[in-house]
Amino acid sequence: MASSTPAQARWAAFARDTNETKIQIALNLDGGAFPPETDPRLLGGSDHASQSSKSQTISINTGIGFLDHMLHALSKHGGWSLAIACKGDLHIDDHHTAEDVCIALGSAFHQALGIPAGIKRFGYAYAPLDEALSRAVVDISNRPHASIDLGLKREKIGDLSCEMIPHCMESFAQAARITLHVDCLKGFNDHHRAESAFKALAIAIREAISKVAGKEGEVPSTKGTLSV
Ligand SMILES: [Mn+2]
Repeated sequence: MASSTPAQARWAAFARDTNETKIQIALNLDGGAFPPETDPRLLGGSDHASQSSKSQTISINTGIGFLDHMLHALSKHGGWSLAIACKGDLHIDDHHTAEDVCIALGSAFHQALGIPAGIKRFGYAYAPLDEALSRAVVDISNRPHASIDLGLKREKIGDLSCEMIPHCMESFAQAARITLHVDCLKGFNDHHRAESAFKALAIAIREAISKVAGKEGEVPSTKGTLSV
């Protein structure tokens, strides 16, 4: 063991299999590489929403194009590397796939973050997309709660039901054990409204989990713990 421990990687990779969905996921909250235990099926290949840059690898294929697009935006603007593959029961509808992918992402987030020490804990952001504007406020609280109001009017965007979009954020918050308040404040176009919400969420989370110099190892709570 080196005396000066390098910053611990904030990453997770696992599979989540049920009768309804089979999911493989890998997440690195700081961008860069995926954990060694990452399913090789997640690495390489062409996906519906994929992008590789110097600092981030993103590859998302849930079987629902608009969900891929939203999770791509979330990971890109969150600064994450994220790979997800899902084979779900889309012959029924989009519900189990969208819900389970977001549960898996929330679990990966919770696992990757570990004990929330040395981070800001709170984060908020506004993000526009043309005429649409959304606000997200995040508390890395270990108290799962989501208040989501996106005011979407269409029945679906692409193959994702609009009713599933706030439910995706709720499922993520539950599994990630965080508090989320996300509101779309204005906008005419539902694609823009949803996408601005995911972008605001990404930027707010990025802020909340950012490390605070000089507070290494300190848990940002008057209770002294965010674990119980
Ligand atoms: Mn778009």
